[in-house]
Amino acid sequence: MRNVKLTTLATAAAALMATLTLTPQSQASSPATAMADGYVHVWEHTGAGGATCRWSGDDSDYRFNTGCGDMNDKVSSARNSGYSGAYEDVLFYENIDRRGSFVCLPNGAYWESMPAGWNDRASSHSWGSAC
Ligand SMILES: [Ca+2]
Ligand SMILES: [Ca+2]
Repeated sequence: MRNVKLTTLATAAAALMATLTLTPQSQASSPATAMADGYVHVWEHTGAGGATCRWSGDDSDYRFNTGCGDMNDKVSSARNSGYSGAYEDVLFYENIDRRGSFVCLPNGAYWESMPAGWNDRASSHSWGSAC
C-alpha cells in the first residue's frame, strides 16, 4: 500500500489597497488657446506671467483698476478673448484717456510679448473694429 499524502495549500489572498493619489496641477488652459470669455487679458510679464488684469469693457486709465493693481506702463503680454462680432478688437493706447499712438490686438489673438516698442507702454484701451 502506498500512502498518498495530500497536501492542501491554502492560498490566502490579501487585498492590498494601495491608494496612489495623484494630484495633477490643474493647469489653466494655455493663454494662446483659451476660449473666448469676453475679456481682454493683460499681464505684467511676457508669456502671460506676473500680475494680470482683465476687462470686458474699455479702460481709460491703467493706473487704477478694480480687482487688480496698477498696470500702467507694465503690460508685457496680452490676449484678446473677446467675443467675435462688433467691437471685437482691442486698441492699446500709449497714454491714459485713450490718447497717443495705439496698437491693435485682433479678436482671438495672443501676444506672448507686445509688438516692438510696446513693452511696458500701454496705459489705456478701448474695444473697436479697427484691426
Ligand atoms: Ca512688464
Ligand atoms: Ca503709457
